[in-house]
Amino acid sequence: MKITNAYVNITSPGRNFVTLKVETDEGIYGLGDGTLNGREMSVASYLTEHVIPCLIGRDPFQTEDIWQYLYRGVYWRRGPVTMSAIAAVDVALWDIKGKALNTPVYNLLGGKSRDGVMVYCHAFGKDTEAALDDVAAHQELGYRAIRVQSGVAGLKGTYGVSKGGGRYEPAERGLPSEYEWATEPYLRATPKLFQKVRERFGEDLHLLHDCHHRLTPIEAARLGKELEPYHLFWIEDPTPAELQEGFKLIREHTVTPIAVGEVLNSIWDSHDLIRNQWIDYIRTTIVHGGGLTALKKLADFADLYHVRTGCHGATDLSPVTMAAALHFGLAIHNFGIQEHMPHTEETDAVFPHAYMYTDGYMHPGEKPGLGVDLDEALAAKYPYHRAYLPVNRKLDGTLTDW
Ligand code: GCO
Ligand code: MG
Repeated sequence: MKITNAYVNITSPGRNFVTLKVETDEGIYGLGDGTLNGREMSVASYLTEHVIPCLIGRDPFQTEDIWQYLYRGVYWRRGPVTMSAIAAVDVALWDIKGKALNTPVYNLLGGKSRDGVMVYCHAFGKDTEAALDDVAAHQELGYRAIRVQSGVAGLKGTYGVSKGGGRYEPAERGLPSEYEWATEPYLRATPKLFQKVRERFGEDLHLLHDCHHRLTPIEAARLGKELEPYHLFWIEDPTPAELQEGFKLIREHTVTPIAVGEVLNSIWDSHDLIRNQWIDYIRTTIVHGGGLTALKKLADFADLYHVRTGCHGATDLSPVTMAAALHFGLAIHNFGIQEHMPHTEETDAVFPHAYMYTDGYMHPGEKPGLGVDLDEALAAKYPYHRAYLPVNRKLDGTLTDW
């Protein structure tokens, strides 16, 4: 089999998605996601200008060699743009392999290790009461694991809480909006929030919380310690992860489990975090981490150190990534949990898919390959719009992590 053609599709059914379609001489095609929220066009041009010309004529079954060619072979390594472009190719090739062998991708990754993939959803509210009501609504939908975020009194808007009444979407059309941030009120409010959640919902529900890179290690250590009575499944991104050894300090002070990695792109970004057992869950995603080929190696490395996966699954990862993540989560041994933030109806219509949700679990379905398609005629009705993630400033105007 030979790759005969490949092209990038950009569509915006409510939010932007970059999809790579790879075609072969046997009529089989594969899809890969290359969406990088707020920087979509850089991946699209990386693929179109630099990667696609090198793919034509290659054997799509050579996922390892093509991965190495695109990573090692270009001299310049890592980074979100490069790794998302490599992921788009890699995932499209696994899709082709599955279709050609007439089997779902999970069978190529080790076969089923479990019956379904436990997912966590997002509950949020502008204050504690609203957040608790949203937890109740999500529990009704069958979720067994719920991330809880609440607005902080005195701050206009915070991460994870939608501004209007609708779903939470971090990227917005127009120029970046600005949020404000103060650590102290957040640190005081968050343990109280989880105390209330446990009082109302008991011990059975898995509870998660995303700090979104906003704390210093010692502040994160304080939060982890104060959350201990409420037995969280994890705190996520407690501090920016560029300084991997920052997690040592958090670890030394708290037994609250730690998850990190949605902005990491390679095994080297979490090498120290994992081998020192400073974290419990690695959140690197298939799309931003170089595809299934790279994620399988990362998961196998993490397995040696009792670190499990908890892959990023926000709506800026397209249904193609969601499908790939579910095949991956069904197959690998050290799966932990998968994030699930449902896409809009418009997005689901543009990307018809076989994966499904039932009672807190998801399943990739039994279609050959990934089991997800792209309706290009419908996609064309939703042209690309530039959108940005917000930026964040402390109350005195200092730019800080969003
Ligand atoms: C999460 C993430 C997202 C990111 C978003 C950025 O845990 O789901 O933190 O909400 O902010 O994916 O594009
Ligand atoms: Mg996050």
